[in-house]
Amino acid sequence: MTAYVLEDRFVGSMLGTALGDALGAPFEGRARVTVPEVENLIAGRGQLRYTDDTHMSIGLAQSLVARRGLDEDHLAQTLAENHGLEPWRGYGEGSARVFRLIRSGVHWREAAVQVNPGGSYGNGGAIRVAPLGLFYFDRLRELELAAERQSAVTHANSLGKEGAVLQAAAVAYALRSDPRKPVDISQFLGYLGSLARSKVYREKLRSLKDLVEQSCPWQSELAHRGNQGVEMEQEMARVRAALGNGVTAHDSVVTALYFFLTSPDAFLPGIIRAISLGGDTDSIAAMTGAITGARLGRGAIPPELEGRLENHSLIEEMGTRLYEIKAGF
Ligand code: RVK
Ligand code: MG
Ligand code: MG
Repeated sequence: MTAYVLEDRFVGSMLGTALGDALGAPFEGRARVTVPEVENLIAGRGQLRYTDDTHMSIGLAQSLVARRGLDEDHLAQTLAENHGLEPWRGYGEGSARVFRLIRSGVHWREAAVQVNPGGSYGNGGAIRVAPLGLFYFDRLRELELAAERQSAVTHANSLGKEGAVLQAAAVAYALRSDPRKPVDISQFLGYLGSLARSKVYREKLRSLKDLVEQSCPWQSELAHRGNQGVEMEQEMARVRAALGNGVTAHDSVVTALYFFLTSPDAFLPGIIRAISLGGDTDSIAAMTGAITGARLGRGAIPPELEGRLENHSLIEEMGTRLYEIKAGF
């Protein structure tokens, strides 16, 4: 893998998170969304504004860059300060409370369990984890531990941490994959399966395998018109029922993996289909975009969408800075 390509893919994953988030945000919480609704947003000209998902990813990237690796105390301060500057980004209620406690002087370890006894299993630890998946992509054992540790700063529940590990691993796998060859689905599922500890994730990964096999005709294709629309609605109903589309980590992380695996070779189809599922649209699309962006790189992202993305220079810069540290600059 040439150096240039790797940098392109670091930036692609950062942008993928932000564009999935910003395209999904207007539809968050809707029961279902039609593909033309998302296409209209894409065809528009307005600014694409991101939410907490991207804001926390930027914070994690900033902290990884500043500390040249994971430092939980620094990360906690960075995330809490960023939240204090832009608390209107649509943060999850629990995360917002954790950040307020940290800013008031409570240690993050205490704050994370004060808000939810046993810790949160919201998807907050997973939606922000892409920069860490990039940073540790060549050290998979460290990646697993670091993904868990960065989650614990706000999401200490084992289900929240496990979601973060799976999402970080998916980003790293996508970054290591050869985009000229098809994704080796059984290898991908074997790797992720080896990281899943709890019953709920193990079962969902098994359902994921079945669903991906059933969805073969859809691969890389955005089929939504005529009879295909009915079939797509049936497909979405199956995904909602088996994998979920909610704000908890175990109801959204494996769902994002589904949209990556069924649309791995183009940037937008997975994001559009993830949004059409409804529910936690910004977060599921952000996680899908992070993985697809790591595989395909910035070159696969329509430049006009990048141009419409709020603060896109900062987001691109975070990808470049992470890459430069890895490359030893
Ligand atoms: C608004 C009971 C628990 C729980 C526990 C549930 C943004 C709660 C992003 C909680 C994402 C929700 C989302 C979210 C990210 C978690 N017992 N219920 N131990 N742990 N929950 O508050 O950052 O959209 O219903 O920690 O993970 O776009 O409200 O926040 O969609 O999960 O928020 O968990 O949220 P939080 P978060
Ligand atoms: Mg959000
Ligand atoms: Mg969300």
